[in-house]
Amino acid sequence: MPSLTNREIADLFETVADMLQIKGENIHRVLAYRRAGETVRELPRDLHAIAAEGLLTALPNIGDTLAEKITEMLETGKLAFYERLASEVPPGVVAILRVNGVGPKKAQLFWKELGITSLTGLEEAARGGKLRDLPGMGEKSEKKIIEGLEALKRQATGRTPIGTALPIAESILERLRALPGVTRGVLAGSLRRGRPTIGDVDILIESENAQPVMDTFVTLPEVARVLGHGPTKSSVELHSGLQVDVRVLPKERWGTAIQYFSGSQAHNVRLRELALAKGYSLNEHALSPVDKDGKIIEDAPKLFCATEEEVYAAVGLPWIAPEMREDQGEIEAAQAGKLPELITLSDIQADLHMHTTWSDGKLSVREMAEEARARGRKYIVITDHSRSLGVANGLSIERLLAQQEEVRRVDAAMAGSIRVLHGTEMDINADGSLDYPDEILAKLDFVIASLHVSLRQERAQITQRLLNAIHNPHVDLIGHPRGQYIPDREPVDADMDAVFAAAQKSGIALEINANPRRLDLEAPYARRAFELGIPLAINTDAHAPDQFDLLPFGILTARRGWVTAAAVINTWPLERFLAWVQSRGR
Ligand code: DGT
Ligand code: CA
Ligand code: CA
Ligand code: ZN
Repeated sequence: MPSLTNREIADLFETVADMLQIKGENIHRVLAYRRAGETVRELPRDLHAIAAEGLLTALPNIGDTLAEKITEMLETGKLAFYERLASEVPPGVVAILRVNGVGPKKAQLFWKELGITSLTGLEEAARGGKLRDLPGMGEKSEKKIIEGLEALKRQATGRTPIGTALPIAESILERLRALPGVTRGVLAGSLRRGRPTIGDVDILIESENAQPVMDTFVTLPEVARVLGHGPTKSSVELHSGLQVDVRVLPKERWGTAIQYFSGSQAHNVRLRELALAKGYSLNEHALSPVDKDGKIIEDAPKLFCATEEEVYAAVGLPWIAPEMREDQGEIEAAQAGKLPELITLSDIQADLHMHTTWSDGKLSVREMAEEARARGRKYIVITDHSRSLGVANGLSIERLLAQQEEVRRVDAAMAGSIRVLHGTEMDINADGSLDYPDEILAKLDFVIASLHVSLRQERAQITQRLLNAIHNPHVDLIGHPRGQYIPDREPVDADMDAVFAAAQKSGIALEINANPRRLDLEAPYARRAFELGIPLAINTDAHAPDQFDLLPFGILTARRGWVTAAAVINTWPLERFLAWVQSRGR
């Protein structure tokens, strides 16, 4: 018979209290369950033993009714009252209470007004600006909820998505760089390498005078706790929970330090071996000559490196881009003189994936085109959602064709400064069908096909959906192919070998979605696709103008995947891009 532990019974009582409170029940009743939960949680003895002695009602806060409920749980492993409540208040609504800034009243409000019954639903609503207009809410409380969600995720994984960590790190870096005596400051560690999630932020500051940097850093307004405050190194925890380390060093030793603290650890281990083979011990301070047993020769002059290039040169290598420093073959490539020339932000000519007010975007076609032009894009494709994606106001065929007229007008009006093309981000439906017929796709300049629904289908089915899209010659690009959402939504369970083989054969392009919550394809897959000669596209999928600025995250991801500009179709000049689309058989 399933029997419950004290802790499980305490949890159930507390959940019941939450549910009653969300339902708006009498506060005394709510508190009775909450106190009972606390009593049980703190009991020094097993409830079974107390029940056997008939002493349940002798416990503080436990009367006849609650004693009966405890007996029921001990005997059946269940609580019928809880199950009745759970059929009224979805468990996901209770889960929302774990978010800092959300109490039972708000949970009820979000549930009743917006139908929010999960953390994911809450996040989507908060990020979509849908909470602020509810009674008792505002932009500030909406922002607080987003922060609460971030903190909760960090508790779960211990890591922060790069899209959250980078702006925080840059803002701190900027203030430290402005201090007197500071000649340089950079982000090191996993942020510099562009990892999708960040354990902690590492900042290096070049200055002859460390004290003011340290003192300013530990007293920044966002600091919650000082974990360490030394003469040249300090660590803090921010209110958001993110940890930040700052180190200050002089110019002469900058190279070894930045190399060391950029990592990865695996890459550094390889570098140290190479140094040892050349007779040096390498650490963050210097290259120190060693004897044949590997012992540092104390009186021999050390080699200091002011630049990273000098460190790599000392171990016989050309400089290696930080994004590649994962010991994934980059040392061997460097030794063989075969390091790729990685794509850079300035190679990007176009953005092939964005949304407007026609579906779930914030700006009109014209406004998006102007924002893209202001950021130097030479051409863009307007790709709103297709008809089946009701939640995103997907376009019926009629609306799609009407939109085409608007896009043509905007294109004509902006001629000479930016080309505005018309496309779609078409759903690959759950049954594997594509959301528009071929004759409609044939009218579009560019077609993206993406998975948005039924992402948890089993492998054969979800793979087949991707293959269906890849096999359609009207489809030019698979958008965010793996459907992940960092850090909490796992990618689809597709057979990526089959997907890549089909893509290679059909000549279709695959997306590296630059949104830091997606980064999809992720670097290892981008690298594999690149090696197979599959064209790639790095797009922002912008739903609002500021999202155009997420492009660097896509570039970092591509660079982590060893991708060069030539393989990325939106680095191509317009004519070449159009010729490629033409050759795709429409
Ligand atoms: P993270 O913070 O988990 O996202 O990843 P990282 O790479 O930023 O790691 P972190 O902050 O622990 O250390 C920054 C860099 O310092 C790391 O990439 C390499 C270097 N490092 C730190 N500890 C060690 C170590 O014990 N051995 C070696 N070889 N390098 C280390
Ligand atoms: Ca770090
Ligand atoms: Ca660190
Ligand atoms: Zn999209």
